[in-house]
Amino acid sequence: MHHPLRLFLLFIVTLLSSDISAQSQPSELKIWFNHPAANWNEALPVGNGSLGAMVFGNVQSERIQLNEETVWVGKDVDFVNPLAKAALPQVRKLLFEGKYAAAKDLAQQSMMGDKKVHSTYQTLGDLNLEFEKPKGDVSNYRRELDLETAVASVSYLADNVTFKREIFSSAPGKAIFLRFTASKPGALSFKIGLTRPGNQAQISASGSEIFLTEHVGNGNGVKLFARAKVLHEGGELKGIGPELRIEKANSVLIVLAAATDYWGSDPALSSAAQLKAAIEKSYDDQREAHIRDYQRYFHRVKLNLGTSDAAYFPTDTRITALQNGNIDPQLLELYYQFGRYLLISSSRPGSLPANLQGIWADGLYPPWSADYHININIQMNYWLAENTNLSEMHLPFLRFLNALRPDGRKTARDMYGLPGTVAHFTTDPWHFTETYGETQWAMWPMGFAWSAQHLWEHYQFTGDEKYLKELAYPVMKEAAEFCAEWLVENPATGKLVSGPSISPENTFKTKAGEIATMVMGPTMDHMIIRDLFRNTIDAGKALGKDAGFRRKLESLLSRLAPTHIASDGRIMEWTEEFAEPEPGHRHISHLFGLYPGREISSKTPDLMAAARKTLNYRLSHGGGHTGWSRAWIINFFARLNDGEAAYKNLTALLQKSTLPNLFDNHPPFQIDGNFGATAGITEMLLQSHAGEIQALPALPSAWKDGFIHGLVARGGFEVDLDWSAGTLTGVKIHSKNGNPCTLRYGDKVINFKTEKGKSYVFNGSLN
Ligand code: FUC
Repeated sequence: MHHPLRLFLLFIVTLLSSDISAQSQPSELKIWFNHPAANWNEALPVGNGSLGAMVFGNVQSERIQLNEETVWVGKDVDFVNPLAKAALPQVRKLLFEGKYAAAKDLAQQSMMGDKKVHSTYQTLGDLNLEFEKPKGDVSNYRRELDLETAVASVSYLADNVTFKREIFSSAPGKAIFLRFTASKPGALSFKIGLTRPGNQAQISASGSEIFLTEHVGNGNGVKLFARAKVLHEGGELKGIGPELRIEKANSVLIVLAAATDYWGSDPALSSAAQLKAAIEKSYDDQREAHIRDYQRYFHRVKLNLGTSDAAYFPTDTRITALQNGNIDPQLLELYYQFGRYLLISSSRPGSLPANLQGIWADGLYPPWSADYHININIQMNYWLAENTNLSEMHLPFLRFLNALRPDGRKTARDMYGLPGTVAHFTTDPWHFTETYGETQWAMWPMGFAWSAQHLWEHYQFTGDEKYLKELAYPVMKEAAEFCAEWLVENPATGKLVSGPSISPENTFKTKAGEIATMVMGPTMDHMIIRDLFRNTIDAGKALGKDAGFRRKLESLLSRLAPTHIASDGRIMEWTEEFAEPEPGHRHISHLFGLYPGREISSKTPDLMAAARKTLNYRLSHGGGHTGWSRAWIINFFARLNDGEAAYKNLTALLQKSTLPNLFDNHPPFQIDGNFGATAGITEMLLQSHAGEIQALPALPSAWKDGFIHGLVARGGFEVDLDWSAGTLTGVKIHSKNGNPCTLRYGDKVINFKTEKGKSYVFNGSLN
């Protein structure tokens, strides 16, 4: 429904606060503002997978906050608690006996490691530009991020001169390019400097370059070297101490490169080589190469959910209007494509995976160290990778899992005396897999097993057998080897259970009234292990390998504790029906089997009904209050084929957990919700986890007419869907691998053979 009065009022407010010419075009795929960023959450992110910047756009004092993905404090350390192996049987025994408090004390003392070296991601620093104060008023101000080109820009009119800044971070150019132009010759005069918080960096200028170098974390992290080169047309460039000053130029180009010693090379040399290569081409050539490279990925998916007049307004106004109940389908489209933009910009092949903030983090102490939490967060970062046609961007995470193996093997051996590979709730670029901190979040050895799902998913979508054989299967197998030996028989039920472990990071109340977290057999662990074993069996079969090991996994599967429905009809989170101190808890771990797993599906109607109850109960107790939790809920409802509930939660995510620059708000900013929600919207429109491609499984009534083109389904199919008046009108399936295809829309199902490289077109009745 439209709210004409509200929109009209918005128009008035917007017209009063800015110049009309700045918004005479509908915004399309642009995040834009008619004012500079008042804080970091209003700044605009650009990135090339490793080098990122946040653009504030102040007229007089421009701040470009910089990141490089390897700017980390920390180092490779081992910290398994030497008492762990001996304590393991004792902790298990205490838990089986229901002695939760004693088990916790013992695990806290003897199983948690002492991580002596704190690791954290950090900002690289700031590029600061000081312009002269305009004599008159500034008008026509516009700051935007164009998702079509991955170029951010700032423009304004001051003293009868139109000034323009353009900023992008280029993957082929391996640098950040900032270009300044003015409509009048000689109008550009400003000071250029680099800074880094903490005042430990050495900053100097020489010729046309500024250098910033630091051994970060007071020597406890990487060695960083950043350099900015200033090229100008007209005017004069001068050095003033560690800064440069440009006087009366016609145009200015700043090229910024940065490197650390994380990958093993000398950062002074590698940043110099990057910069040298970056300035060999003209700005126009670099810009064109950047856009071409970016669009190769970005243009694969087109979404249209309809339009409204709201699209004429700046992004922050639209968010406020949405919070007030305005309907803005194009804002959802923008948010969707922003998720894809963020993945392309923070996770390129050869880079580290996107961390809790992608690559964009301010200051020296980002929340949760902006690390790699693997009890939901980093997995969620990659939920959109395959189905939104960004399979290559998945690779950093998949390679990272492979890199965790050696440490994970050591941890399995030293901490538990077991074979295979294990990791716990979080890790860092030095791949630690031991655990530390409070048992409430730390006593959870499923981080690697869950992540291994991604290895299989990449194969399901791509059918790349070489990858399956060389990378995915060996890693999956090691994850399964650990789990196979980790499971123990519950003496009360005879079933195999995982433990000591937790249902991430939730608590329960014991009969004695204590608040506890650790049990033998949290539901999520078994869902993860079931998923891992099935995937490993399927992968082994596809490769014709390890028949004996497959038989072993099959036999373990038959003995693994099943998912139970509690007396009130919800999925049981633990092996007993405990009271819940926090019934709206943000983690909804025991629905792993619904999403991202596939244990709960239309083939298990009882579990589907129980999952819905579980979800509604969480929501009615305040669930979904963190951005990522809300994003997960969208995916759950999509899998329950409930488009209305998915839409309601998507709207709630934008209303309650979205910052003005469209970054997800935990709070504070955490990128998983952006990625998870893009995955969720995809899941509303296309699913392929249940052995068939399902078109529009959860289309909400709000999206009457629209299309989505270029999604990817398991089996290697590219799918275009068109609908009108809430009904499917056309499907195009492009077969990438020549697999047979099963296509469903509602109750109608068709099967057909495909040929590699051919497309198949159907109408809304699948004829
Ligand atoms: C998990 C969550 C928190 C937060 C942290 C980074 O532990 O429980 O909400 O997202 O990761």
